[in-house]
Amino acid sequence: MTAFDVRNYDSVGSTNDEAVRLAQEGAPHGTVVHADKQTVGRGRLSRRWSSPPGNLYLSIILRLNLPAPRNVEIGFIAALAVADAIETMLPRQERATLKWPNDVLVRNGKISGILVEQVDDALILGIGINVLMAPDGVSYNVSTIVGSGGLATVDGTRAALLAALANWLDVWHRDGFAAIRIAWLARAHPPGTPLRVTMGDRTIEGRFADIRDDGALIIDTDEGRRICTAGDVGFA
Ligand code: BT5
Repeated sequence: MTAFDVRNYDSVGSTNDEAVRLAQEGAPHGTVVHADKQTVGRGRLSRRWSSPPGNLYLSIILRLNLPAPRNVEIGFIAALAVADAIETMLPRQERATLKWPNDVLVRNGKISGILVEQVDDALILGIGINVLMAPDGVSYNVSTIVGSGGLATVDGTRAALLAALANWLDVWHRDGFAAIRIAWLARAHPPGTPLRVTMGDRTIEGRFADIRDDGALIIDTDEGRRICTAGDVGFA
């Protein structure tokens, strides 16, 4: 079972950057950087992550000795943990669903962001969860736990997340990515769901088929089967 050592900050640029710094100083597996707000929270591809006080922003140092191609597995583990944690705080009729690669949706709105980065031989797992504050000016639907009828505090969300993450890391150590893949598929869009995948300036439309055993997305298009290893997915 991973033991977490949480370090609290009032404000940082990005918790991932602070975790990179601590990892380079040798901070151990399970070190957690938690900030009340971020001034330059990051998404993938240098996008911004809106980070006012009232939501959860943390980054976890993981020392797992994984070969780099398997780093993607951590994003799926994190998405399952976020979904479990959020569901402990939502009304029973609200579910957290998953969208490839690492999106967690409630009421079809993005409620969390996950960013996995490598520094030397450590991974930095950055997770943001919207507890109270929905960001302005985002081009798609977003959700918060409280706005979805949930009862939550930031520290309570952190505790639920770390407990769920420890559990899914255990499952992964014991049963491998095969078990993570099956659990992820059970909470994701069903096969046949129309998806639009954007990779840079290229867009593919098709129907969700499956997730490969390395985490890649398989979609069926009118021109045949396509494999995506990176990109943004929307419902078409
Ligand atoms: C992500 O990127 O979803 C990963 C975000 C990771 C954030 C965490 S917070 C703790 C740690 N420290 C960091 O600096 N980062 C991590 P991506 O899939 O690229 O989505 C980014 C897009 O989400 C933006 O371009 C906006 O459209 C939208 N967005 C920004 N803030 C949001 C928010 N609070 N809730 C929902 N959507 C948001």
